[in-house]
Amino acid sequence: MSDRPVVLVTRRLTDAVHARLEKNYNPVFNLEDRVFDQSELVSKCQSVDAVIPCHSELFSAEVIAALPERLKVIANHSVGVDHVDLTAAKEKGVIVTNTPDVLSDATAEIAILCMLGAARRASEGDRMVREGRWDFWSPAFMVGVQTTGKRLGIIGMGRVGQVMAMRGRGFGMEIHYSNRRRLPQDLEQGAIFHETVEDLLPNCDVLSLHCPSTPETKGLMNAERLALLPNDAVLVNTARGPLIDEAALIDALKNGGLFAAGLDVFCDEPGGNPELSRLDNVFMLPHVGSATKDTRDAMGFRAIDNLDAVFAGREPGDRVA
Ligand code: 8YV
Repeated sequence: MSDRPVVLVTRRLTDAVHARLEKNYNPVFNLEDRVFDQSELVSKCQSVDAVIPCHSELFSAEVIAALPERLKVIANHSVGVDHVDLTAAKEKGVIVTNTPDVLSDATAEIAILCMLGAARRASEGDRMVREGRWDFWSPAFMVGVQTTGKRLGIIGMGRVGQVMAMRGRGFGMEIHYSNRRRLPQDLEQGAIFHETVEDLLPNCDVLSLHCPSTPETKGLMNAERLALLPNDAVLVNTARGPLIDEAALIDALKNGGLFAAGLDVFCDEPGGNPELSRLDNVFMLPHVGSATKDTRDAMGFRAIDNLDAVFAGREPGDRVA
């Protein structure tokens, strides 16, 4: 028991994941599921060989500098790694891994939900019925935009973007995309590549964001780029909040620059943006893209696979630093 690596698990994971950790490691769980502040995170890390964090734990350069020599690996329970300073981790020799692939289906499901919720005015309709305000009906009532057969634009044609494209094709949508590199034909599946985001935007009836959050993509959808979308377009974001300039989005939603937005992620999390909450043409969810039992099991197992590799002296499959 005592020679097993000690692993800090910062948040409550699924029972199956906890059970697998208990088999081969000495896990330190956070069963209350409290979010650690920076100093608590540093102090909890002092007596462990590895940590499994979520995107809710910020491993800044300062936190990484304060990690003990014994801590070998940050095995994230997330595909996004914008909460970890990868340069600082590399410099300190701490291995960092993530959990790609296993959450692509769940996240694309939520992107489709956000697309339909925004296009068909789901928040507005739900609130009206729920609050007893539904006292009228007419063919001109609650008319939304149809997505079937329309153009779906995707920024970031990685794993989630490709599944989103597949789901969009199920709605007969024509797929347009922009990506750092053009995909090979077998992955592209007829999707139309645009060299620049500016070229892509006028071709989107729905635009769905699936790129990572980096200093380069911060504010990717700013006022200028939002203005290049058709006025009846729907914007979907299930990736990371900072990809959108929220003030510019609010402006576009209020002034007819966009039909609606479907958002699962926000600049401020948890919490969201009260100004967005006041708008009827926003469909919102509280960052639940990967929140299914199947996916949470798979994410936890994938993080443990990465730990297993590191402690067996092998290269982990999902190393990002
Ligand atoms: C998670 C995510 O909700 O994987 C990511 O990057 O944002 C989400 O899947 C979260 O980090 C779960 O640990």
